[in-house]
Amino acid sequence: MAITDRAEAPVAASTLQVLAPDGAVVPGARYPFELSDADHVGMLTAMTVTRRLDGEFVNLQRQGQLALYPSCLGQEAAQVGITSATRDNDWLFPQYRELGAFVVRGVDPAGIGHMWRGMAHGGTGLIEKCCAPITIPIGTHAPHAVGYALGAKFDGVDTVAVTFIGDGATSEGDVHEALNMAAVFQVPCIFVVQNNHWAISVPLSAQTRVTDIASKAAGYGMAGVRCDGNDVLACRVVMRDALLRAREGRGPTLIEAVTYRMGAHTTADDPTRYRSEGELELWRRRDPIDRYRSHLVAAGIWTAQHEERATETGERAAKRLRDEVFDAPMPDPLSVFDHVLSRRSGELERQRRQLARETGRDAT
Ligand SMILES: Cc1ncc(C[n+]2csc(CCOP(=O)(O)OP(=O)(O)O)c2C)c(N)n1
Ligand SMILES: [Mg+2]
Repeated sequence: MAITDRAEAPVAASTLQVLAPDGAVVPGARYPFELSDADHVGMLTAMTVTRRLDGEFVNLQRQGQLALYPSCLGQEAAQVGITSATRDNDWLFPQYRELGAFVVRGVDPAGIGHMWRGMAHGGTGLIEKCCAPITIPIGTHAPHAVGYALGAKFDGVDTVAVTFIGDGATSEGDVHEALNMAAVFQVPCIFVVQNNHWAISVPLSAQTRVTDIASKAAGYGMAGVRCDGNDVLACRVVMRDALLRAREGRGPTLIEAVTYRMGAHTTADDPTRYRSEGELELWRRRDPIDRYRSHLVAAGIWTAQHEERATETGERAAKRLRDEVFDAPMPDPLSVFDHVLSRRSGELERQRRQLARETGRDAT
């Protein structure tokens, strides 16, 4: 059978945009007029703090204080726009790159730092903010989100599950099963695909035959929408629609936020080996923070004082992370077994005793 050329692949769905890269409102855009000035200031502050903290995480890893860190540089609009539309009791099921979502929820950066240092499994301070632990295995958290949403539907609880997945994650069986189950049972679950164009060194064009991920929603019988992921207002608008649909019992939504990972995949990666400087430069000119700031300054909403305050808040968050993580004592290795199951199985007990023996500890 002949394989069709990529150019013949289904046409991309239109991409919803509110702000052009220069910050001007796109003619005919669905502007979110319901947002107050304080809402706007809060969102740009969260994006600014995210960027500052993200840089601190990278620095700490470079100084040998963290095992690994996946930067969200360039994806702040998608994460802040989506999360700021949620209620505090809507549950987030992140992949591993969603620092912006945690900043919006007010998660203590120290808890996230402890996790990337290898001190705390899954991080601390997340559950309290209705955030599930991050997941390194790609896509395995999508069925968790659907399970939560199904439970909420059975119990009649007014809450929505939001799962963040990457473009690469859409190739996983777990994500397929989650999408299908969510549609079949019409659960209040929103799948947010941050299409940052890369799955480590594999480009989007080598991951899927379609040019837009949102069109996959039709195959599951659910709503699909594509938005400019570097446009925080576009992300906010599509998320508002999706949340309303979920709360009204009209089922799940697949949102594709088209963005770009400007940093390395993780601190263990060197992107210069597989992507061009020209591509990066193109996306630098679409920087989500510059775009939103230009818009808010022109609208008279964001002043030099706001910029100063946001910078200070970012510095404080970075200092808190640094103070709590730098040279922090490592926990007892035996604690690795403490939270695997509610009661330790025989096999876990055997492994625990073995580790105790090998490290000269008391297993009791
Ligand atoms: C099940 C599984 N397979 C492979 C990997 C290795 N891996 C780590 S990140 C990654 C790429 C994921 O890309 P994407 O979903 O687009 O997310 P992004 O890193 O771009 O945010 C892969 C394949 C993994 N962690 N888990
Ligand atoms: Mg990706």
